[in-house]
Amino acid sequence: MHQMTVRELEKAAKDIRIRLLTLCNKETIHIGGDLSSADIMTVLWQYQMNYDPDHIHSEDRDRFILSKGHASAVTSFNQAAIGCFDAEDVIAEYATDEGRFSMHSCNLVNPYVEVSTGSLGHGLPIACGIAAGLRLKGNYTSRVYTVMGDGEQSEGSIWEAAMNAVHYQLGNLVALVDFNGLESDGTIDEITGLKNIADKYRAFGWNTIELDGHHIGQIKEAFDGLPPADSKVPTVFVCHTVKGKGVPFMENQRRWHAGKISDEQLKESIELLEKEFEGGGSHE
Ligand SMILES: Cc1ncc(C[n+]2csc(CCOP(=O)(O)OP(=O)(O)O)c2C)c(N)n1
Repeated sequence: MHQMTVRELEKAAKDIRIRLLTLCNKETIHIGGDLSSADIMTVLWQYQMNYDPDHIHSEDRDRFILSKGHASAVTSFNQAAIGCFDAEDVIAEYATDEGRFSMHSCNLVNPYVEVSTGSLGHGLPIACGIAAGLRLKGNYTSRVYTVMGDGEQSEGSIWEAAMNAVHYQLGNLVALVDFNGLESDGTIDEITGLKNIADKYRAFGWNTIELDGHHIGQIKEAFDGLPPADSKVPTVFVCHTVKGKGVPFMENQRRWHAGKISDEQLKESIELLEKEFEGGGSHE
């Protein structure tokens, strides 16, 4: 856990968005879902997680599994922010043959990626397995965090894992759902009619917290209020978010699930983000 104020975290999240847009000016990235999860990912990586870039195999580290594996860029920039590598390297190497960074995180080339993901529906089951494994090894202090999409909730494997996490009393497991209401092919309601995700996790027996996934103060508070890692009930944060958050022409637009932006769009978006941050009331 790192001591950071809400205002510092708001600045960190703004900086992550600017990095994302800078990369998006060079390469196609999954910008919509990167931006919707930028606030929760920033608080998770830059405030909450016990993860030392100099000891990435330490047994007592917290583990992170990116279940919505296409949000690799927002993960990489947060890892850069805590010192895993340089943010400039992410931009220079992204999608190159020898690069460590691409549209999906790959642990064959990037050791800071706990598990390679990209095929949706696998992160939560893997996180469950790791959480159970930690318990079997007598580790009752580390937590396992995973970030999922709402579209991803239509994978059956998610619900097998949701059931097992409760059965195996994995209180060391913390899942976050980026509930932005959009997938790549339409709205969640058009595609699966999933409706109330929080009710579903509650019905499976999870400690279920609903929050505004762009309210840094609320996110921080939710992490502060987590039950101890040695407790018996898994926690899910159902985070209400906006796809493309922070860039008005992208917000709630399916077209911006993935894409690339022009120099002009980059310049305007950065100016807007800076202005918004300067004028923004704190979310303490
Ligand atoms: C098993 C599987 N099916 C389909 C895809 C293609 N795909 C990539 S992203 C995506 C949409 C996911 O939507 P959501 O989980 O809501 O992500 P977000 O909107 O937060 O980016 C799809 C269908 C995939 N990666 N894996």
